[in-house]
This record gives sequence, C-alpha cells and structure tokens, in this order.
Amino acid sequence: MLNNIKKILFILVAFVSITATNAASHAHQNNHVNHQITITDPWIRSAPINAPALGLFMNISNNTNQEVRLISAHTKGYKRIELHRTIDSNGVMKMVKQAFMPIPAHAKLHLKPGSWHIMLIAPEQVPSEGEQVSVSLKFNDGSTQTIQVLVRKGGMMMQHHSMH
Ligand SMILES: [Cu+2]
Repeated sequence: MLNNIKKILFILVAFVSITATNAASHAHQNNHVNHQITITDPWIRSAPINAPALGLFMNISNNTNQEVRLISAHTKGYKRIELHRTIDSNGVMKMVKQAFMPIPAHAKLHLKPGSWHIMLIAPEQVPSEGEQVSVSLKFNDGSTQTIQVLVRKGGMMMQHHSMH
C-alpha cells in the first residue's frame, strides 16, 4: 500500500517536472529568440591542425522591411576575425575583406565556400571535426546573436582558403 502511494507520488513528480521544463523552453523561445534575423545551418569547415585560417558559413535570413548588416563576428581563440567575400578578379579567385555583410529586406544571404564567408584567422588551436563552437554575431540594428557552430567537412571549392 505504502509502496503504491510512493509510486504514484513519483509519477506525479516526474510529470510535473516534465511539464515545467516544457513551459520553460516555450517561454524561452517566445522571449529571447530574435525572429527578425534568423541563422540556419552554421558550420565551420574542418581543417588540418596547422591551418592558418578557417572558414565559417551559414544562412542569414532577414525577415524585416529594411536591409540588415552583419558588422562583426566574435569567438574565442583567434588572432582576428574578418568578413570576407571571394570574388572573381579576371579569372583569379581572391578573397576581399568587407566592412559588413548586407542582408536585403525579406531576403537571405548564403555564406558558403567561394562566396561570402567569415574568416577565422590564426587559430590558437584548430577545432576538430564534430566540435561545437560558440560564435556571436553583431548586427547594425544593435542586436547580437550567439550561435552554436558545428565543425564539419567542407564540400567543393576548398582550395581558395588555403591561400591565406
Ligand atoms: Cu577568407
């Protein structure tokens, strides 16, 4: 009898804590996620341990009526971090440092190899494949977003980055 009551109490406690957790995560979504600018599929291209620089890529969606600009990115353990765009200059692909990345109103900017990217330069330690790296992004509307970025293998066009 006592055992049964204990069992029932335990089930009740478990149920209440699951409900509380759901409520908390729901509140979190409503209060803190910036729906104006959304980041999807962020990744860092894995590189050899002696790599001088790493490329960071993602999709940035601007759900507002105005252009938004990514003005800087920050993460620990690099000498400097730059916003880059790879351009075709008379048939030669080269990376050009940019003051900002523009995301037009109601549009998406796709950061990808051979195009717009964030360059993590002179790592103290190159992160290994599968690692999650915390990166914060600063926009010209005054907002900042901290995202978790997965280190994974890159696809095509890997060669451009080895020229750094
Ligand atoms: Cu670059």
